[in-house]
Amino acid sequence: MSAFPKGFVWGAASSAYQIEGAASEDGKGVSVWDTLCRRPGTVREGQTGIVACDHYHRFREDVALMKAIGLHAYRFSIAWSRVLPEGIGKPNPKGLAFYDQLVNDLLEAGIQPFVTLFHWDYPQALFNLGGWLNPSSPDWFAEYAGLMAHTLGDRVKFWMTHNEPQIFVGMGQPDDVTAPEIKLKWKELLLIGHNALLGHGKAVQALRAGCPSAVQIGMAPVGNVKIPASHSPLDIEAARQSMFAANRYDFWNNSWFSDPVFLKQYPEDGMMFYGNDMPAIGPEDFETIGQPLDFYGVNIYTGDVVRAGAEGIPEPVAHPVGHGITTIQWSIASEALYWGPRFLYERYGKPIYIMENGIANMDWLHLDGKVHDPQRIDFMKRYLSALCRATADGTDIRGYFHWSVMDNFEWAEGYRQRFGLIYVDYATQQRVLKDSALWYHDVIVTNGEILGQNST
Ligand code: GCO
Repeated sequence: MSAFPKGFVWGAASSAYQIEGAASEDGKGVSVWDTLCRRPGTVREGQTGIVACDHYHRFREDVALMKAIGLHAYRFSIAWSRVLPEGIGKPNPKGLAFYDQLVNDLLEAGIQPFVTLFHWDYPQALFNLGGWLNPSSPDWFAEYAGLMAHTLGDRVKFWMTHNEPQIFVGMGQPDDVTAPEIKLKWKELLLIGHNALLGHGKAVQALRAGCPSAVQIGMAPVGNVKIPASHSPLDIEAARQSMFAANRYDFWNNSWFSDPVFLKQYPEDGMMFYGNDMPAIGPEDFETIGQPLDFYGVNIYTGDVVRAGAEGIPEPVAHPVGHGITTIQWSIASEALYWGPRFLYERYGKPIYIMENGIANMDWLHLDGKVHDPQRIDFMKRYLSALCRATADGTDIRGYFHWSVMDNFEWAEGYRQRFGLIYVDYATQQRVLKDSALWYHDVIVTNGEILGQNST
C-alpha cells in the first residue's frame, strides 16, 4: 500500500456547540441551538449543549490529548454568539480571548488550526431579525468574518465559511431535527440559501482583506456520494450524473451550493426544477459568491450505489441486505471516499480536504479502563485505503479530518452517538484515548504506511 502524498495533513474535527459548553458564560450570547434545546421534545431526553464536553474550560487538556494522538491539524468552529453576543455590533472580549488562547495552545503543540466560521449555532438575536431571510444577513456574516480575521488572522492560515449549508438551510427549516426548526416554503429556503451563499462570498472578501498574510479558504459542504455499481464507463457516468443532480426537493446534492461558489452559476437542472421559486439574483451576485477559493473541503460519511439503467439513466442499487451500518444507521460504504473526492475534483478542480469522516459507535469504558473500538479502526482502514487509492489515481487530496476528535453533542441525538477518537465520560468529564486514537497515531506517524500492513 503506497503511503499518502508527502505533506498530507492528518487531523480531527469538532464544532463549538457540540463540545464547548459554557453556553451562557463570560458574555456569550444565545444561539438558535441554545433556544432549540430548551424546547421540549426536540433533543433526545431533553439533553442540551449547556455543558457538553466542557471544552471551554478544559481546552488545554484537550489540546494535550490532540498532541498525544499526533494530529497535524485540528478543525474547530467559532461560536458566533460567543464573540458577538448580538451577532453584530459589540464584540465580547472574553469570547475572543478564548479562541485566541486556543489557537496559541494549538500552535504551541505544533497543531495547525483549521477554523470554521459557521457550524449551525446562529445568533438568536439575528434570527429574531429574520436570520438568513433578512437581506442584511450576508453583511452580518461578513462583519463577523472580519472580526475573526482581525483576531486570529495572523495565526490561522486555513478557514472555512459554512459547514454544511445542505443542513442548516435544508433541514434547519422544514425539518424538526435541526435548529432553528421552522417550517418554510421552498421559495424561502432558496432565498435563505442564496443569502447564505452571498454571506459566504462576502466573508471570503472580509477574510482576505482582514488577514495580514495569505490564507487558504474553503467551505465544508456535505453531499451524498454516488458510487458506481461497476467500473464500466456507463455506470461511472451514471454515478457522476446522479452525484450532481439538483432537480429534487432536497439539498442533499453536491452542486446546488458548490456550483455557484466554484462555477459562478446554479446548476441548470435545479434552476429549471425550482422555476418561479428561484430567488431574484442580482447582477453582481455570482461575482460575490464566486470569490476564488483555495480548496474544496467536504464531509463524507457514506454513499449510495448507482448503475446505468435504460439509456444510461441512473438507477439506485440497494446496499446488500445486512450490510454494515453504524449506530446512527449510516451505511458503511468506503468506496465513497474514493469516488466522492474523484468526482468533486473532476468538477471543481480544487485540492480536496476531507473535513469530516467517521462513525457513531456504542463505545463504553471497559473493565480494563480502556475503550476498545475495533469497529472504528476497521472503518478507518477501509475508508483511508479508498482515499489512498484516490490519491494514487490522480485526485489531489491534501488532508483528512476524522469526525470527531472527541465524543460530543450529536445535535437532536444528544450524547447517545459517540463519534470521538477520545472517549468522554459526561458524568465526570474524564477523557480516555480510545484504541482508535492510538491506532490513528500510528497511521499519522507512518503517513498511512501501516494501512497496508495487517495491523490491528
Ligand atoms: C454533520 C456535522 C457534524 C455532525 C457529524 C455527525 O456533518 O452533520 O458537521 O456536526 O456531528 O457529521 O453527524
